[in-house]
Amino acid sequence: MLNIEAISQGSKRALARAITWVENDQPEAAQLMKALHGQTGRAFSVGITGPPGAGKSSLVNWMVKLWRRQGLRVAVIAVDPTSPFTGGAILGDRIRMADLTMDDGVFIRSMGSRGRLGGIAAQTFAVGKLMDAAGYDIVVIETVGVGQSEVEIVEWADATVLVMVPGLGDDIQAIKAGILEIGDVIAVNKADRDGSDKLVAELEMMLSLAGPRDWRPPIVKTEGTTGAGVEQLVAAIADFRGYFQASRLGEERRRGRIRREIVSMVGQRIDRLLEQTVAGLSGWERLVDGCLAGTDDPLSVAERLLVEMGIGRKIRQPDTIDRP
Ligand SMILES: Nc1nc2c(ncn2[C@@H]2O[C@H](COP(=O)(O)OP(=O)(O)OP(=O)(O)O)[C@@H](O)[C@H]2O)c(=O)[nH]1
Ligand SMILES: [Mg+2]
Repeated sequence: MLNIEAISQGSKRALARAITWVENDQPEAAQLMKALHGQTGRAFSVGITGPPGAGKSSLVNWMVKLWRRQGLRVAVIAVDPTSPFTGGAILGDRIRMADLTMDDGVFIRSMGSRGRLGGIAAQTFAVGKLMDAAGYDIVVIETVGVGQSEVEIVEWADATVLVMVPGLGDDIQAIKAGILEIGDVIAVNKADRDGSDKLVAELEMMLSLAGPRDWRPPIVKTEGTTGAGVEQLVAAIADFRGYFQASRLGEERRRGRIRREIVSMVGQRIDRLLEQTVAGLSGWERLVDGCLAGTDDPLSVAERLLVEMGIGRKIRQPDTIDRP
């Protein structure tokens, strides 16, 4: 049973169920995603990334409250949170937390990042699309961002907020260098700590060295514990949204995403087909034996497998491509 109506009418239960379908890669998910696509594209998605414990969740809690005050509906995906989403000052403040999760205009969902079919990034994006179709104005994706796959997640968002903190030592250098690629807005959180002005200065310098660009990521000092600076952070995101919509960037990012979406789905299906083909092969180990003994070779086996999968003949050999 498809529950498109219920989802687009904002039923949290229907949305939660649909997300579970997507997470488990159930057949209903594919049908639903096809049917819902036409109702997506309205939400603005914001990826929040940064080192573990930087205060991402604390900031998101405050941001959600401000967006709600502006009358916006907000959905949050917390990918593989190492600490509960409801961190920071709000943790323990049960009444205010209850406000947030019982608010009809707020939807929060955690997702594990391990063992996901088709990659966490694509799946997170699919969940974001469901939230978009459900009428949420803002979709926040929080991810611990240091590794490649985490940074990849934010490539699926319209805007990325990079959360930095003072005093993380040298391993932060790599992330600092990365800000030029991933941060549309930069929050220097834990501004109550020593070194935050120095970090802001360092980041400003790195941005200046990169030369003039159409959009220079603003750097905002914040405190996840008190909410200080979060208003400016939300305003900076709104500014970026304005730029995103008025410039070519918005269309470029969204087109890039559709390309990635298509490619990742084809990849998923080919992976699955390969698994099925190998599983259905009675002589798989014999093929491996042949390679071991040197009477066969892995490339030839691979080519025969592709034929078996029904796509072998369609893949052009490298030597037939790009011939003048
Ligand atoms: N001193 C100080 N502590 C903060 C600030 N913001 C957050 N914290 C604390 O830092 C810790 C981590 O906060 P979280 O919001 O859970 O951080 P996170 O980045 O979401 O953490 P992960 O999702 O586990 O990577 C908590 O104990 C917060 O109370 C801040 O501005 N100043
Ligand atoms: Mg967190």
